[in-house]
Amino acid sequence: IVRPFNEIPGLWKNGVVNLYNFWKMDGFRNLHRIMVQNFNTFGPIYREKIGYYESVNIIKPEDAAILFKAEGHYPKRLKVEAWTSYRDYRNRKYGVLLKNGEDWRSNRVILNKEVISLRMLENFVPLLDDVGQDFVARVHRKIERSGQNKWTADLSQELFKYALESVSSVLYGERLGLMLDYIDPEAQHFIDCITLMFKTTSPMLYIPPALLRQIGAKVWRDHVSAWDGIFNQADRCIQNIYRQLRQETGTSKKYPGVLASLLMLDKLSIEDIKASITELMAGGVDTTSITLLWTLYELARHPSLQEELRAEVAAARAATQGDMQEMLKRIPLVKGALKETLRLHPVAVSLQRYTAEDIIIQNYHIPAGTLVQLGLYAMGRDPKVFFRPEQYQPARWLRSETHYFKSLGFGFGPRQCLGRRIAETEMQIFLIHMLENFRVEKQRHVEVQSTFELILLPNKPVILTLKPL
Ligand code: HEM
Ligand code: 2DC
Repeated sequence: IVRPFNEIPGLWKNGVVNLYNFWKMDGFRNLHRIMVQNFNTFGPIYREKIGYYESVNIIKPEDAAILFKAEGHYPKRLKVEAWTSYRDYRNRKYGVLLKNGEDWRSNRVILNKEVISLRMLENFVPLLDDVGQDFVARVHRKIERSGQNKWTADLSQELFKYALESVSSVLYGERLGLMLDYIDPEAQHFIDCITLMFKTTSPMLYIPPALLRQIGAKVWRDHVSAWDGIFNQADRCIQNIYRQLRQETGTSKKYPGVLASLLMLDKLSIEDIKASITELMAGGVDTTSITLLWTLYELARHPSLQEELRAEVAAARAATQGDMQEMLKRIPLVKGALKETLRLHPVAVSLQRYTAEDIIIQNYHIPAGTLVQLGLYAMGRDPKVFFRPEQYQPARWLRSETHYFKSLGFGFGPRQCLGRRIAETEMQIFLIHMLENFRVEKQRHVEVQSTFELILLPNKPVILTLKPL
C-alpha cells in the first residue's frame, strides 16, 4: 500500500528552526553536501522546509524518470524569487528563464529553432572555432611573455572571457574582442556583475527578497546593482545590433547571429527578444567557464587520460582534414569527459519540477503541485548509481551500460537548458584546441572542492600550468 505524503521522512515541520540550523552549518555555501548528508540519513526520498523553501528530494535515476514524466506541458522549476523580484522592481519583462505557462511555451518554441536546434550548428561552429583559436593564440602569447616556456595561473578570469566572447559571437554575430590584451572595461564589469548576481541570489532562496528589500538589506541592494550592470551591458549590445540592422540595405549571406535572426523573423516582440537575449548572455558565462575549469583540473590530475584524449583529437583532425563540424562527430571520449565533469561538478546542484499530476515515488504519494527536486550533485556521487563514483572516468559514458536518466547536467525535456547546444559546442571546441596545443599540469597535493554560490564553484583558486607541446 502507498504511504501518505505526510509520512515522507525529513525535517519539514518548522522552516524557521531549520533555517537557523542550516545557517549554523554554513548551509548557504554547503547546500550540496547537506543534501548528500540528508540522503544518507533519510534514504532516497526526504521532505524538507528551510525558511519558506519547501521541497521533496529524490536521488534515483528511475525516480527522476517518474518526475519528468509528470512535468506536464508547461514544466515549471523552482521560482528564483530574487530574479523575478528584480524584474518586477525595475519593470523589466521576464525572458524564457522566468516565464511560465503558455507565455513560456510560445517563446521557447521560437527560441528553440534559433538556439538549440541542431541545424544551427553549422552557423555556430565557425564562430566558436574562431574564438577557440584566438584563445590558444592568447595562451601562446602569455607563455612567450613568461619567459619560462609555460604559463601558471588561475584560469577562471580567462575562461570567463572565453565564455562571454563565445556566447556573444553566437548571439550578436560579432566579436567583443575579449581575447585581446586591452579589453573593454564594461565587458569586465559585466563579468563581475554575473558573479555577484549568483552569489547574492543564494541567501534569497530562503529569505523572501521582498522582506530583504523592505529592510534595505545589503544583499538585495547588491543583487539589484548586479542585475543593473547585466541589463545595461546587454542593452548596449542589443541596441548596437538593432541599429546596424536598420541601416543595412543589402542582404548578406553571412549568418547574422541569434539576435538579428530573431529580429528579422519578427515572431516575438522586441521586448521579449531583449529579455531572453539578456538571459542567454548572462547564462553563458559562469556555466561553461567553470565546467571547463573543472575539466582542465581533472585532466591535469589524470595525465594518461589527457594523452588518450589528445590522441582521439589528433585522429579526428587527421580523418577530417580539420573540418570542425566533422571533427565534433569523432570525439566521443572528449564528450564523455564533459559528461564526467558535470557528473562530479554539476553547475546545478539540483533539478526541480512542480508536479503536474499526482505521482508515487519510493512508495509515497506525492500530490500534484509539489516541488520535487532531483539531487543532481548527490546522484553523481552515489555508489548505488555510479560504479566507483569518486573516479573520473570519461569512458564510463561509452560503455553500453544503461545511462537511463543519469546524464542530466543540462536538465531534461522541453524545459532543459536552452543554451545546451551552444555550451556543448563551445566546450568541445575549447578542449580540442587546448589538447592540440598544451599539456595541462597542476600543483601536487592541492585538492579543490565545490562551494555553492547558486551554481557550484571551486572553493579555492584552481592553479594550472599550461606547457606548449
Ligand atoms: C537552464 C545547466 C550553460 C542558458 C538550465 C538548467 C540547467 C542548466 C540544469 C535547468 C534545466 C531544467 O530545469 O531542466 C547548464 C549547464 C551549462 C549551461 C551545465 C554549461 C555547462 C548555459 C548557457 C546558456 C544557458 C551557455 C546561454 C547561452 C540557460 C537558459 C535556461 C537554462 C536560458 C532556462 C531555460 C528555460 O527555462 O526554458 N541550464 N547551463 N545555459 N540555461 Fe543553462
Ligand atoms: C540553485 O535550490 C539551487 O543554468 C536551488 O544559465 C534550485 C535552483 C533553481 C534554478 C537553477 C539553480 C538552482 C542553479 C542555476 C540554474 C537555475 C536555473 C537556470 C540557472 C541552473 C539549482 C543557470 C545557471 C542559467 C542562469 C541564467 C541566468 C543568469 C540569466
